[in-house]
Amino acid sequence: MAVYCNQTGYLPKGTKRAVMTAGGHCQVFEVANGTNGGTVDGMEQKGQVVMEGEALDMGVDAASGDHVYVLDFSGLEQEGTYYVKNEIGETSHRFRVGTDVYRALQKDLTKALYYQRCGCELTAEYAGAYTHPCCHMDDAVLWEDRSVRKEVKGGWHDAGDYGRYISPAAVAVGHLLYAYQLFPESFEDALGIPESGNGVPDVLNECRYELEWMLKMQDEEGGAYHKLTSERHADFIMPQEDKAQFYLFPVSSMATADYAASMALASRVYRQFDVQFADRLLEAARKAYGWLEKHPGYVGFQNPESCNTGEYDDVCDRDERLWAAAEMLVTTGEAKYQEQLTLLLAENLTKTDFGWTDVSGFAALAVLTDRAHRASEESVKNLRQAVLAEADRLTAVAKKSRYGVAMEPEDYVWGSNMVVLNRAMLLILATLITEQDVAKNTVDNPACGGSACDGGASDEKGAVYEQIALAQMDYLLGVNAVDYSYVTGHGEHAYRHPHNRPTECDGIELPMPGWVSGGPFKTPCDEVGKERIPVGTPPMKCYVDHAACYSLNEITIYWNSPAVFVTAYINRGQAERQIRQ
Ligand code: 9MR
Ligand code: ZN
Repeated sequence: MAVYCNQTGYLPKGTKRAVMTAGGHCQVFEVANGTNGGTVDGMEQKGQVVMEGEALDMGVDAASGDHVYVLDFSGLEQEGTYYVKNEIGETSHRFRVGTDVYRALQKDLTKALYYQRCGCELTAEYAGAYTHPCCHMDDAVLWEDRSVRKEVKGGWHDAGDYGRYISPAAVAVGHLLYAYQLFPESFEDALGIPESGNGVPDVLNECRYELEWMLKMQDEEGGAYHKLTSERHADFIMPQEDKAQFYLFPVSSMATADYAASMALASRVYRQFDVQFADRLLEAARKAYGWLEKHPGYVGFQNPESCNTGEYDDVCDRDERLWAAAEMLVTTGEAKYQEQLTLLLAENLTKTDFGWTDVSGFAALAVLTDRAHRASEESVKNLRQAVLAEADRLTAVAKKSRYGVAMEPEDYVWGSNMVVLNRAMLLILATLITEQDVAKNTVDNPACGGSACDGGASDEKGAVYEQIALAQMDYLLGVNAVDYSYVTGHGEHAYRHPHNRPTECDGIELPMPGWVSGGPFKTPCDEVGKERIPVGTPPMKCYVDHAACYSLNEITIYWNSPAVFVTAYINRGQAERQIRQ
């Protein structure tokens, strides 16, 4: 039996839920002060009870096998540090209630990407203890023609390995640029990276480091090399010690479409800061799109037999082409992209996912957030419907889960925390759509008095989507069956042993803060994971905080980036946002 809470904390006005497992006689719970003087007026004593409540018996949760009781203390609005205690004296970790609980988290999640920079020195001024000299400075060689060498320094290491891959890069940049585009007021220019203070928000400074590298990853024809890695993964050594030859692997249609899409998006976002850079990005996007037109069929990628670095293979490139058409349309307004978009929307694609295999949700983001209204009404309608239908489906899934997470037992795949976060993103998009509907109805029909004329139904729906989006963060930060906060450095019981080469060899006890773990995987495939997790373990419990567990506990750029999107939403201000109707 145990009590699980969001170890980072809760917003004063938000829903606040902890979870207790097993039970029987445990019907009541208490919330108590976690520190002396822990609340606003500073007089309280540690252990002093500030609230009592009754546990709600939710029955058995399918993904964890736990009998779950929900402890709801949403009424606790006073800022402070607390913990929850059940009838038999078991306590949760401590948490804060405050308007700023997600601020430091967003900052660390974003800053984490700086530690992945390749081809430059990480100095103490910005990296603190986590310094290292320049790494991976040598030219790469074309896999298919060893006589060709290319300078392709830069970019972020993808994950706990030192490879750099185009689709993951495009997707990570996509999450981050949309986070900035939708919630600019959540971003500052003071992350503590070399460009801080240059007048450009640091999330864009950091993404530019990746984009400059991506600009080098295109061949003469416009195709994007699928990846830049050594033939075999490096041993556990620091990046500057990895002297293996890096190769440019063949172009794939999936990488090229992701490339066109992310470059087109970036050219829009950076235009207000640097016109020349925006022009370079757009030119690269057009060239990549040209390649796609010349190669209308699927051009896949598979690792050559001798190679064991990331494969990022995908059996379908239609969703990538959909994303590319949508971004090109929104960036240029040219008719041919609308034609492509219309054709692709008629195909049977999901339109709601933001992962590296299925990027179709980015098309919805592009079209629905476009203030210039470049896509046709029909495309808007198509994407809106897909987003709202998926949000309703996820709402039902989250309600079925006793932990409030929008995951079915079978959704605990490799990198399940990305699935959780991508679903939170989708629910946020649905919230924005619904809010916009409410605002519009109110303007059109002032008689309805400040809420939509459907008797408040869309008002309520938006609130439900938002609440479920936030519940996904509760899950990530500790309301889960293993009691871990899956973000390093955030929470009393945050995981500490990410599968990350520098973390394992830098001799520093704690990992860099702000890294999202891949999380539980129902069929772990690394040796330690297989050994420690008996077959038949419920999916939500298939997790071990061990550095050798690459299939359970790795970090990647594209598992952090959706968390930046979600926290930027939570930290947003009152800025005006327009979503297409
Ligand atoms: O994140 C990827 C996951 O979705 C796949 O199931 C898995 C196996 O193909 O690969 C993961 O990506 C890894 C990549 O291949 C290499 N760098 C580390 C990535 C995270 O584990
Ligand atoms: Zn490097």
